Amino acid sequence: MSKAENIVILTGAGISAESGIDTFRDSGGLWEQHRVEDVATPEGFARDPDLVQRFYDARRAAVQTVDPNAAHEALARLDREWPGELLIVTQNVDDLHERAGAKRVLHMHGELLSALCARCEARHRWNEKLVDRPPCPGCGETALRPDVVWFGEMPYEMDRIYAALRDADIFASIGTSGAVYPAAGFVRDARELGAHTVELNLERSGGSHWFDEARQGPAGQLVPEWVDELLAGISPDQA
Ligand code: BV8
Repeated sequence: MSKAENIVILTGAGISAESGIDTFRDSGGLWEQHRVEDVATPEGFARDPDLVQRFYDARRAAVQTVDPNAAHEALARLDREWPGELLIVTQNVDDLHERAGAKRVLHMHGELLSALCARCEARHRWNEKLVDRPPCPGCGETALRPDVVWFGEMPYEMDRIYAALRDADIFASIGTSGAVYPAAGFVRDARELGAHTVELNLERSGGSHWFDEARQGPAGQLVPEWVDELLAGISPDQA
């Protein structure tokens, strides 16, 4: 490796599955218990705000009772030790990457532990319920909603993501079904821009055929192995 290469990693619900957080589309997953359009769209929120607030209140409470797993810890180690650029773009709204110690994390679909004020657009760290309509710490209005990106809403920091994909030498996709855009299209962008692409997932996803390399298995096993390979490939002068 002549220069320290740049890595972009996309993660999805599958990386948190072994921590005990439900995925969306596996059997028994979140979307089986709720219709997406009822709990993850602005229209659903307008129709029944209490249902949506309770859906996210339950997930915000649950995420505070689970721990990062070996996959999160391996990515945090890569973040610490990789000499080149590195960005973890996560579709997940949990904070397990950060709690494992990763620093370069971008939540493109928002975060459970943040509240967004629909009135003044301020975002506040939040670990309590929202269903009781607490006032916004900024403007005092009872207009706080979950700070997550619903279907039809613009994901956060798309410019920063596309800039990172332009510079990427390696693009990895971990624990995602490739069902939702624009995240599901990143592998094609990375490929066209010359990156080596790898998928680490429990089973082949809808987009596996776009990857140079697709490995199947639990993230808790595949991710530490992959990180060990990457870090073993660093020549001493780059460490
Ligand atoms: C947007 C946050 C404009 C909230 C989420 C028609 C064609 C193309 C696109 C569209 C279309 N119609 C509408 C659209 C756009 C739409 C979309 O893509 N719809 C889909 C349904 C077709 N997208 C949007 O609206 C987005 N906004 O497009 O804005 C725009 C356009 C261009 C550029 C910029 C802006 C906003 C979408 C965001 C929705 N919010 N979540 C919350 O979390 O509640 S979506 C949610 O589901 C996740 O965030 C994630 O993004 C998505 C997919 O979930 P996954 O993470 O992949 O989880 P899933 O359960 O599906 O899969 C788990 C995987 O893990 C499986 O493969 C499984 O095998 C694997 N696994 C399980 N266990 C393990 C494992 N792997 C490893 N180890 C294990 N142990």
